[in-house]
Amino acid sequence: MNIYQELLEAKRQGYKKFAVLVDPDKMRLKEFDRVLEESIKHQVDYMLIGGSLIVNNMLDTVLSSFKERCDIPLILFPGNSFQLSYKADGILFLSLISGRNAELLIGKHVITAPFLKMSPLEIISTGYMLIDGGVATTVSYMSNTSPIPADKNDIALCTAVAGELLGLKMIYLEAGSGAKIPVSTEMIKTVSAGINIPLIVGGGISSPDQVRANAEAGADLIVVGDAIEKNPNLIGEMVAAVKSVASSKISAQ
Ligand code: 1GP
Repeated sequence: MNIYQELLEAKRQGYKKFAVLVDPDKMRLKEFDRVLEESIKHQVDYMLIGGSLIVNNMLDTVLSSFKERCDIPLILFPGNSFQLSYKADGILFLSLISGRNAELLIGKHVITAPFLKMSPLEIISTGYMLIDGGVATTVSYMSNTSPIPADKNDIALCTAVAGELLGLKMIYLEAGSGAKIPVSTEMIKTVSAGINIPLIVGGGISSPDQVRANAEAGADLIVVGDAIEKNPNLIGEMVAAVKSVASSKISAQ
């Protein structure tokens, strides 16, 4: 089963998934090891690999080293068109649908299309939506777009529905790495109730309780990077939080 089919099947059955985000710019090799060990031990569902810049040319090294040591699917989460590698399993082909920057809606996609068409990567088109996280984030600055205000659930909903109607396969609600205020559970509830495709949520999530609340609100895949970089021991508790939501749903049926 490919990554997307697996996500659809999990959504159908009420299982939630958890991904660790690794930014090759931010970590040293020793820290990668620790995050990887914990991810393997606690059976993290996916590793997302990417960052806004990637200035240190570590992408291929990180991917190869992960590939050698685990079979967790590796998904590229590219901050720009240079962050491409055949060494991953899949890629979130992101269109920044909350913004009005044509380059990030379709321009970069035209440039990378020939590479991706020939690649063995599983390509998962994803409507990427920046939500105001209470602090100016790298992604907002780099993309030259303003985020959707945190309390405008209706705008988020209409944007996500438009993305689904355009044929995008997933929606990603993103408060930005290290956001002060993560995406609210109200917004997650509103958006997840309005779409049928998997919903990813990330940005500023720092505790297992927040992970659980997001899963209960309707997130299908929860992404955590910053908090795990600071404390890889959180991985086990966060995975348990995600799994507890699925099992409580199933035992309630
Ligand atoms: C960022 O959504 C991801 O693109 C994860 O954010 O690093 O704040 O966990 P954090």
